[in-house]
Amino acid sequence: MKSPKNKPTLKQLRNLTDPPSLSEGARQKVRSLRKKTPSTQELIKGILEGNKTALAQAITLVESTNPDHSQQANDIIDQCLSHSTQSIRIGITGVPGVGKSSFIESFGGHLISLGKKLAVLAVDPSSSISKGSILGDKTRMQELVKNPDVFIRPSPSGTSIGGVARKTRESIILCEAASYEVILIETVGVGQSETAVHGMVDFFLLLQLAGAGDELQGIKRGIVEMADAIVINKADGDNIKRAQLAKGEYQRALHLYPPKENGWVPQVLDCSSIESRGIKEIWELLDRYFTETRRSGHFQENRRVQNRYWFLQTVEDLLKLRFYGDRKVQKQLKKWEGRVMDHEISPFRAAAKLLEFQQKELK
Ligand SMILES: Nc1nc2c(ncn2[C@@H]2O[C@H](COP(=O)(O)OP(=O)(O)O)[C@@H](O)[C@H]2O)c(=O)[nH]1
Ligand SMILES: [Mg+2]
Repeated sequence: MKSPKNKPTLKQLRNLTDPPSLSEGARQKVRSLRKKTPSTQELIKGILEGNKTALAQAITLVESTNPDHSQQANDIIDQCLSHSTQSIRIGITGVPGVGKSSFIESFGGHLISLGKKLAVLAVDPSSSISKGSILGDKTRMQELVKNPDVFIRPSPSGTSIGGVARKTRESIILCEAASYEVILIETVGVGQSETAVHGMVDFFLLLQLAGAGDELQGIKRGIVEMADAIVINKADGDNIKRAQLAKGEYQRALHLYPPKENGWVPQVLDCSSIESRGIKEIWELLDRYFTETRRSGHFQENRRVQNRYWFLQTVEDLLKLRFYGDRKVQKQLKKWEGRVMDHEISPFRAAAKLLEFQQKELK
């Protein structure tokens, strides 16, 4: 046993853990690095040349909450917009553990072998809390991470899924301007995020496991309805038979849904991301979808409708932000809230009064 004499004193412990203070030289270095943030024009030029660093820096501006950065980001996006027509955007959803990251590694590898440039963005509000999935993603996308033709960006941390989704949408535009042809957007299939992601992709792919019901997997019915294809992952080893059965079940279930507006009939496939089996067939299906919808014009029309949706959505967000952010409105809101709760005034009249107040404030 150690004698208590050998125990370090509290002071000694403190000395050990005190961080070394930053020297003046180091401080200057940090300052000069900060100053080096490139100008808007430099960033645009870099992005259009396919420079990954410029792209990453621009996305950081998009994700920033600093109003100056937002302004700069908007300028960059405006100039990048016209470069986004040749890309395809694919949403990949499914519960944690279904194998999204592994699928992207395998599917992405196939796309690379076809000579395509690939960007992977994640919309996963949970990852900003637990960091766990980012760590998992890095290890599961080992080959993609190393590839010079691949750009991978983990989720922006954000308080609301709406905020995260908007930032992802803007990041898509930047990736496309940097001539990434295929954009994969990974999202967890349990919350609101897939509705938002569905509104920004051309194709929505749902990954499922065999032998677990939708309820068990935490998948909401609406998500199955949104899917353009369902892929049963982990169809390998002992699981192959069950995967085949699940495929049949989903095929029958999908017949119960009304046909899609663009005439596409959602398909069910199976694959093994680990063994890279069935991956080629999934790409062939998607390729057929893009060829058909581009030919019919539904592809372009869908993007137009999505643009309108994001415009209206953003107007709504900004109005709310401005309205609830106004201190005077906040005070009035509290006042009317109390009166509504005490049955002194109807909720409708109180709401009208509050809006009247704000209108007068604006004048
Ligand atoms: N057997 C098998 N395991 C897989 C397959 N795809 C993923 N996994 C495993 O499932 C776990 C979760 O995978 P991950 O890609 O991180 O799932 P995510 O949370 O949906 O991104 C990991 O342990 C993977 O190795 C597959 O096709 N077959
Ligand atoms: Mg993952």
